Amino acid sequence: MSEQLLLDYPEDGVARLRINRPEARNALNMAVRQQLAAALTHLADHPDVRAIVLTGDDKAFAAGADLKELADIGSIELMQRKVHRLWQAVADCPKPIIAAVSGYALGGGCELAMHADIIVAGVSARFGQPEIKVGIMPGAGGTQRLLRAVGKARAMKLLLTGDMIRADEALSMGLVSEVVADEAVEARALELARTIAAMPPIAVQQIKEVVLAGADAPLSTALMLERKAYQMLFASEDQKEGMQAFFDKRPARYRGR
Ligand code: CO8
Repeated sequence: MSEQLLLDYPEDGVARLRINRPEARNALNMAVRQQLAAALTHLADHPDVRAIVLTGDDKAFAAGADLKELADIGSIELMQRKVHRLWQAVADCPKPIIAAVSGYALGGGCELAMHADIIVAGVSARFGQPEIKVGIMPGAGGTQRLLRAVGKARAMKLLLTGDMIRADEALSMGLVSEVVADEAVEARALELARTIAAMPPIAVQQIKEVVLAGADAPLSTALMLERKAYQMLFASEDQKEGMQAFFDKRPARYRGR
């Protein structure tokens, strides 16, 4: 990884990605987005990684697309960048992603956080889609993921005013999973990652896949997806191990088989 996106493995089964452009409030330039897509594609196939923490720094998770790269661009060049493929790599990651958000998560930064499966926010975190204020609109799923997360009335207000909201408001809207003290954000995200990394990985990935695919399918189709995945898990060694460990009154040892 370059210095703009740092990757390390702080605990067994857990990878941590840190956006590292403090001088630009972690604005997502093309280099960071390309590296993020490459890193998540790599981690998706990494046999020892079961959960991923995605974070920034104290001041910003990410303050959106890098406006210096957008100010003078034309539509055709923008189209030819095919940035949607980079976002698709984030969306396609089959392993749980936990966003640890301190400071600003704005524009593309809020959209990136919404690609995560769980969002842990510090009390001082701020969320928003301010694109309207610079003459554009969200382009990385913000209109649709925000709508699905918080409902039309609240999504419209955020999208059309560009106003920022506090972490406690984001929590009450259902945009984030948890709000903790600022200094505890990353530790809490790692704790959740550790907990999930100890779960049976095939079940973890099936849950993620069914929740996301089912959210946009008719209920009958979504329930069928759930049923098939549920039935499939009974072919795993981890299902036998999990239930035997319960009867033996001992911790289960899951191997992802
Ligand atoms: N792009 C480029 N540089 C930025 C960005 C950004 N988005 N945000 C901050 N910076 C830079 C500033 O220019 C400044 O640089 P310099 O020191 O050289 O002047 C430095 O970071 C620090 O910024 P501030 O002095 O403004 O810091 P503050 O703490 O006072 O304010 C804010 C922080 C509130 C985050 C403020 O910087 C701000 O409002 N930033 C812009 C936020 C914004 O409009 N984001 C939306 C961008 S558009 C977008 O995301 C479209 C998404 C569509 C597709 C997704 C692609 C990823």
